[in-house]
Amino acid sequence: HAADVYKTDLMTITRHVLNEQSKYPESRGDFSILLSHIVLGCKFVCAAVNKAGLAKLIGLAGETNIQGEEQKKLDVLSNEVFVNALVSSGRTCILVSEEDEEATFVEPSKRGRYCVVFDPLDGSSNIDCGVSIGTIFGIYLIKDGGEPTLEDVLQPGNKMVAAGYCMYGSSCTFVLSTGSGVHGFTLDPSLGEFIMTHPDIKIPKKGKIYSVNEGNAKNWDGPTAKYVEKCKFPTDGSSPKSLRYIGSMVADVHRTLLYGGIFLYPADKKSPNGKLRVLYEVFPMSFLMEQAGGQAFTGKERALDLVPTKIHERSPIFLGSYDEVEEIKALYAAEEKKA
Ligand code: P6P
Repeated sequence: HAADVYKTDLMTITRHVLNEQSKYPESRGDFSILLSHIVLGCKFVCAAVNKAGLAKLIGLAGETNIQGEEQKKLDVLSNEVFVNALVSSGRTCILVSEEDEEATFVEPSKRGRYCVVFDPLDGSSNIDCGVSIGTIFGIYLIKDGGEPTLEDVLQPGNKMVAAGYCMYGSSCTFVLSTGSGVHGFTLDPSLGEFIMTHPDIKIPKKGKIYSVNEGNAKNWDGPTAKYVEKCKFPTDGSSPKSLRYIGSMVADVHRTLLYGGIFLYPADKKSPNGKLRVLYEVFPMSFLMEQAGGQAFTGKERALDLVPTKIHERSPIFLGSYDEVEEIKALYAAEEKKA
């Protein structure tokens, strides 16, 4: 009977956030409303990504589709959806998107207390070949009740109140932390709801996988080169690590979170600050890793302690299993001593 086929006590993402919110009696439910609008954006993008191949949504902006309509590139479309959803939530005051050169300051009549930094469709260069891509976001509270300024989004990652990503792959998976652990939800398309499938995710303390673009090896600095060498030719008699690199941050980080190991996008001679963006790639993924018992390091400091000075600033990043990141930190510390 029904009980065998349908779970009747569904832990949806909305219910989970309301449970979290009940820990803060003074809260006015603003965060739950904000999150429901982020979830709406993700559901839209999930549908659009799944239809992209069919509706020929992919490809460059400016092309016309089979109906001869002006084509919007999927990440432009996704960005518009998230900006509209976040502004209409009435709970945000500043938005920083990978797609927009300048920050968006929400008009006073629709302002709330939250600042959202996001990459609406990270890894979108992979969509044409069907590789998983995703939305990454981080949430700050405005610093004080005054007029919102860029200072409110140039806060260190350790001031974030929440962070998460939504991965558009074989299934649509939403991973979220509001500061008390990491939880994973999977979209049930028949319900249009994200159902909790991965409660309280903890990353294994060690891992057998390293994830880096080996094509940049020529330009790596000493500690990175030494660490990767140890992964391939361990000197302690342990077996070599496996290399898994998808080239889509959300997919590489999601695998690292669930299976353990380390994800690296190091600095190199060509790009001294690495490639990944601090606000909406490095900070949210570092927040999640720490909440899951892992670590995140820039080569110089704990990633979440970095204080950004520009909204599209980049940073090298080493994140994943606690013990793996410890090894990288030791190699950089040894380099520091030599200097
Ligand atoms: P590379 C995708 O373009 C992205 O921004 C991240 O999603 C991904 O981790 C990285 O760049 C891949 O960069 O240089 O290895 O192709």
